[in-house]
Amino acid sequence: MQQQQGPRGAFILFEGVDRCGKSTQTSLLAKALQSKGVAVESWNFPDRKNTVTGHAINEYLAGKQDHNDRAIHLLFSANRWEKSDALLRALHSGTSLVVDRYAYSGVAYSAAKALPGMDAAWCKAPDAGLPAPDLVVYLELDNAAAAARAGFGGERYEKAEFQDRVRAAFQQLKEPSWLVVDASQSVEQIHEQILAEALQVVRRCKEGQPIQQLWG
Ligand code: FDM
Ligand code: MG
Repeated sequence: MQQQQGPRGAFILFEGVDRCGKSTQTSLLAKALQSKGVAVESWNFPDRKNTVTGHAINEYLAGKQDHNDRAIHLLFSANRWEKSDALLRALHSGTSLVVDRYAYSGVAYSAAKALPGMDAAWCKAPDAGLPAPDLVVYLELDNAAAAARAGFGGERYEKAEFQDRVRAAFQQLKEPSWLVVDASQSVEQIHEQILAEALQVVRRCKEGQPIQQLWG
């Protein structure tokens, strides 16, 4: 899609390991922005429903179907590409998007498998050129705080040992521009920090800050 100038919505992304509070915080932020008159939608990746790839990804995560590790990595990336035109359309129409997971999860979960030939550089390649988020909020939980949280669900990656490796992979991906929030604080404390930053980003995007591309 052609790059457009002018006012637009903001792309605000939440990343982090399972159980870090992403779902709670994405929905709180979307509601708060809405109550301040910002047009906003909540999205999440993988999109398991409205995509060609979503069904296969869902079966894989549920443990009903195995896949080659490179192939499933590429399906997760394709799932983002499938949605990328709609994502740009939404932003250019002035709608802000609060998004639960994106390409950073893609790299962190695949790189955490530590398979030969599937290093972070390999994992990043298929997502290069996707619309980049305007703000990445990383909800940070250390190993001990994560272990103290209530149990995981039964999905493929929801095991403490694997989550520790995902966390280490996220540490490698972290960029200076990320808003890193200590996820062991109260829900309200976390929300306040994120809302303040999100409002500034929404304002900059309204002023026409251009959309960047991953991993530019
Ligand atoms: N996940 C998510 C990946 O492995 N790659 C990706 O590109 C994305 C977006 O899928 F375990 C993993 C992360 C997590 C699962 O489920 C998504 P929830 O419901 O967001 O935790
Ligand atoms: Mg999960």
